[in-house]
Amino acid sequence: MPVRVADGLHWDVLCLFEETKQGLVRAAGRRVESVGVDSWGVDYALLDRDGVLVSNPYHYRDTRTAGMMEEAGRRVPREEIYRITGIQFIPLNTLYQLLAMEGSPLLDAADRLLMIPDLFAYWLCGERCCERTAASTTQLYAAEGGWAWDLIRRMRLPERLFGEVVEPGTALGGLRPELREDTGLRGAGVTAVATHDTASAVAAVPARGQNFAYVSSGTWSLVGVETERPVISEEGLRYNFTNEGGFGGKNRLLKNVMGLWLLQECRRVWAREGREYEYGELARLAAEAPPFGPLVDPDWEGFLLPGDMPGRIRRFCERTGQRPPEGVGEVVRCVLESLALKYRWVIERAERVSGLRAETVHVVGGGARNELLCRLTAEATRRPVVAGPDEATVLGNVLVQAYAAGMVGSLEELREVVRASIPVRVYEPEEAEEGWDEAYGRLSELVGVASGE
Ligand code: LFR
Repeated sequence: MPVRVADGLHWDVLCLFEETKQGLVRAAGRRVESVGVDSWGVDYALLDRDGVLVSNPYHYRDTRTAGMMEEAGRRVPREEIYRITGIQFIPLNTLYQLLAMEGSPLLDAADRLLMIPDLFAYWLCGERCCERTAASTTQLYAAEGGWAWDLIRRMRLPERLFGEVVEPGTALGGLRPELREDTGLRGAGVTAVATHDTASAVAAVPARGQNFAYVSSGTWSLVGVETERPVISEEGLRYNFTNEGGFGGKNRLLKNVMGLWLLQECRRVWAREGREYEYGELARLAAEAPPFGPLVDPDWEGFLLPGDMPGRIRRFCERTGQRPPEGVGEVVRCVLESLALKYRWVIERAERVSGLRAETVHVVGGGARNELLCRLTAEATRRPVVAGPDEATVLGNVLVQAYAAGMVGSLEELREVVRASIPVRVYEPEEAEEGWDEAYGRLSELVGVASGE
């Protein structure tokens, strides 16, 4: 849970680390050879030269990055930032968070930047390094590999912060002695996995070949395709596609779609009003609500920060001349249909930008359990949806450790193991196309207003 204090929104990393430790304690008694940490991207910790945490890491939804994308653009033109890094422009990137810290004494005290999973690995085993897939989310890592030194200098960021980068599948070292004691795991080593959670999740997509799209569905929906190398083009920049590092040398060409965050925030607001809803109940209410009602662009920037989401959805609809959804069922239906249609919007453009054809859509992560969303995704994208595994991130994490131990030899073999281990559910599009095409036209118009299409 993020914690808001006077200077902004933070992560309680000590509490998260303690919980991680408790997780390890539960594994005591089994033969654990390796531990791997993954987490969300873009957020980072600053350490001083003795390895001491300088301050509590900020949460990427903190508002201090307001105006920082524009500031970065004044230092290095957008096109050039994109050409160097291939990374999408969203205010949460590490680059903008660091620019927001310019002049802070914390930055003066800092000697090294570690991404959140790197911090945990450091606390577990004492090694300070940055794993490549997490580093790629900073927008300071070059698409062709290595820190983007020239960009870092021109952004006037301290070069000393950026240390050694390691590949996913690198053995880092044994658990620190007191952790061995505390957890009872005496023989375990720490392995750098594909530490960006989305990289782990995409590694565990049970697909064959190249002709698929994925939706890594949780708080965010990360929607895209897998390519052999970064695809950096004018079109990619116009649609603001990102190129993040993947396991097995692959590139993740994707877009962040706001995802189930919209519902999480609605639920939070409704609970505050004394109306608690389980996800199952929300799905039932949404299924009963009439289809093809009002739509939102889930990626409207007004939805990014925590707040009164039902109110914002209402206002979005009013501003775009639509009758706002009434009641919980209609709101949820509006969110789910909008997400499914936005997935189609992103997948069609990912196909254009990459030249690949996505014959199936793999939905992995917690959202794979949301049957209504999976069904709507099949209808909206007019493609079969293969849902599962819901714990793709965990599987990708563990299987990269198995790769490091020599138990699986490649990404293909890793996916073979997932396919053989986890049942999936397939949703075929069944409903008539017209309704969906009409709704897609409306969604595209709403998005077009924002993207200048
Ligand atoms: C998903 C994720 C996304 C990243 C966002 C913020 O959990 O890691 O890939 O863009 O969180 O870090």
